Amino acid sequence: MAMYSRLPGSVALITLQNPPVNALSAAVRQGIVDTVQRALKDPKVTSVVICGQNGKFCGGADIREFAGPMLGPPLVPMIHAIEAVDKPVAAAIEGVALGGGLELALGCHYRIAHSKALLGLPEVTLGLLPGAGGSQRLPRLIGLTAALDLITTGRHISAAEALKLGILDQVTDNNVVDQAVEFVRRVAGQPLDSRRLSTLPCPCPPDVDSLLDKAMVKGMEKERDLLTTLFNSGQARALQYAFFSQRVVGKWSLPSGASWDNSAARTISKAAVIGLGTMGRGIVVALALTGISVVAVETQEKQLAEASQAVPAMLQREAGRRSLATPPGVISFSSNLQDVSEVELVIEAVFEDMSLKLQVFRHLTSVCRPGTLLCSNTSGLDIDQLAAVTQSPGLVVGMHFFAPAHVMKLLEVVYGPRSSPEAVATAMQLGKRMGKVSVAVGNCPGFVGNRMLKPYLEQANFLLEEGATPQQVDEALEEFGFPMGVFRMSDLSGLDVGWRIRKEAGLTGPGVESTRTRQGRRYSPLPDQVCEAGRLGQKTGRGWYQYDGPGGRVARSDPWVHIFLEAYRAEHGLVARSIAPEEILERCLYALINEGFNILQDAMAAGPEDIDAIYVFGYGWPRHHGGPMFHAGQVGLGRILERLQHHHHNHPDVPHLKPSTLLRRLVAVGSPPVQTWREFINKERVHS
Ligand code: 3H9
Repeated sequence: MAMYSRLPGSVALITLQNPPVNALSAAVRQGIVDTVQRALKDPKVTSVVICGQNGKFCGGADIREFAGPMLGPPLVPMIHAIEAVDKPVAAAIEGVALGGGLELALGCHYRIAHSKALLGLPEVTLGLLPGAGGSQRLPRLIGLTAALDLITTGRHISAAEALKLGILDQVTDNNVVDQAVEFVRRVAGQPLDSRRLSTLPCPCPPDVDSLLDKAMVKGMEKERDLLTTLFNSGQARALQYAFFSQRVVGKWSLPSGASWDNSAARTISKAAVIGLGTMGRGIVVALALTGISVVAVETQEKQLAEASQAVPAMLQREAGRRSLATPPGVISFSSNLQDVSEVELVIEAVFEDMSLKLQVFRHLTSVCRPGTLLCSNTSGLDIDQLAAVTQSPGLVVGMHFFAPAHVMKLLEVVYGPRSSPEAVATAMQLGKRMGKVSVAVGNCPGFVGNRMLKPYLEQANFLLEEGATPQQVDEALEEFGFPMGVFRMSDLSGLDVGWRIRKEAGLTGPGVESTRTRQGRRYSPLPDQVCEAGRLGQKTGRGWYQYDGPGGRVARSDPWVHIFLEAYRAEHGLVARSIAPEEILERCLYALINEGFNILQDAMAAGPEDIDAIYVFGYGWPRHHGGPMFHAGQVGLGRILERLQHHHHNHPDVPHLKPSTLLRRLVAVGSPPVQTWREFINKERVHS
């Protein structure tokens, strides 16, 4: 776990060995303690270099160990012991020095890095603080202001920035270990006191009073106390779970047995996007930023002219934001569908209308060369129906992007019953290349994200009927941590999107009776009536709120909405009651979570991590609550079941409140931790 070697001359080389990122597991820490001792005792050794194997210095403490009791030598005394060594110790940093990895390097007397290395203290993103001396040594090295920026943002910085800040002593384009060895040979014998960061005073700005100096003296103790508090906090557990769930979804598997490790992906270099509305434009930019040549097709001349102006500007802006000198991909615009005949993959992004999409797919299958992958950016339509009109149904998958597609991290890759493993693997890999968190999901109405959103929206509307205002509902959800409550979010996305879907489902529209029960279940016509009043959200300047004008962004309470709600309740004989924020959260969130359990039961998502990653990366679910399924585990499955039973009892005409069978089964077996549900579900499936 830490290999010791004596290099010719008098340098000892300690190599951390814990693939893939040389995390500081108990065994690695033990290895470091032992090898440092060995170097210290060997009279022939005058200096020491610590490096990591396989081009990575160290990714920090082993996050997997946080869930259990800490075994092996603790990190803090280990780093202190390195700092105290009386032979110069240098960290040779390649790849990454993050969290505990950088803290280890700060305990060394010198730091030499490769020019491509990344450094940082990302603990804050895991709900922790740099608790192995990082919060103390870094300010002493580079000053409070710069250190606070790195500690509070958790951002990764380049070697060049680290050199400028004073974290590094040297940056090289050559072999970093050779460079570090040469460096320590040169400095051997020089005094080390000024290199022991924990003993130095903190260079404070002149306006910081002496109190702060005193606080710094107590810093190491305070750091330990605070870290202990954080380690035991629910938020830290949730953030660490979110770190792993983001990685778990990359290891996708389908009910057929196909999975990431047994399915080959094709590497795409030429793609086409059909339809250049908001979504299509974002997808073109996302592909071009990945270095893919894109044929961007729009059959309506006016829309094409607008897009061919807007897309290059978007691309330039985004490339600038990502510090790319020139956007790597080439885009050609066309109004002719025939021009996609040479590409390897097509993403259809036309209006969300099945007959239009079918028409496009029929056309594509006749113009594309055999073997072309055909993908649809639908947000919930049936992929299988689209596949059925093509010559190769196995090559059809859904690629559900989220607006704006070049910014939002989530991609749902939707497989139908006939989608081939190769098609799924290719779409998943393409998503990864675009920097997305790609999640493989089954083909059902709304897929995973929008299917769960339906009961959530439905409850929000019912709460308005019963007496709440849009502000009260939004405030409860925003207090929970969503960046935007459900009504503010609906205004932003446009209220007509859901209205059109409800019309297509025969739930509203001419000839449909205006009752509060439709298709055998409770229905709220409120959102339809808001649309009928011409209020479509931000784009019309009015929706559930009022805005300064069409396109306005600042939501203000609208007296019209309050009068409208009162009139509605009076018409239907509803008596408004005061509704507590707890009930708002339970009704909205538990209905959404319940649908998540149904999705797992139907095998439309492979595991709870998939659902949680979708909600964190695509729907603004607060990361410090891990995701809806993780949250259910934290609240307690028994409690969720009891509250759903309670609300279903009060609203028997709302099927979404009826507790899912899977939830009942999990409670019956003692509410096991979320990390074990996948296995439980698979076992149940085998036995059923
Ligand atoms: C800390 O240090 C606390 C201390 O201050 C105080 C303690 C007292 N541990 O991301 P990838 C796994 S907190 C365990 O796909 P990349 C990861 O799960 C820590 N496992 O690769 C995945 O496993 P699998 C502060 C880790 O090349 C595999 O490695 N450090 C850890 O895209 C590959 O990961 C951080 O927050 C870890 N520390 O990115 C850094 N790191 O193959 C967290 C990774 O089974 N890590 N794994 O799915 C990262 O940001 C990225 O992994 C990194 C590499 C940039 C290093």
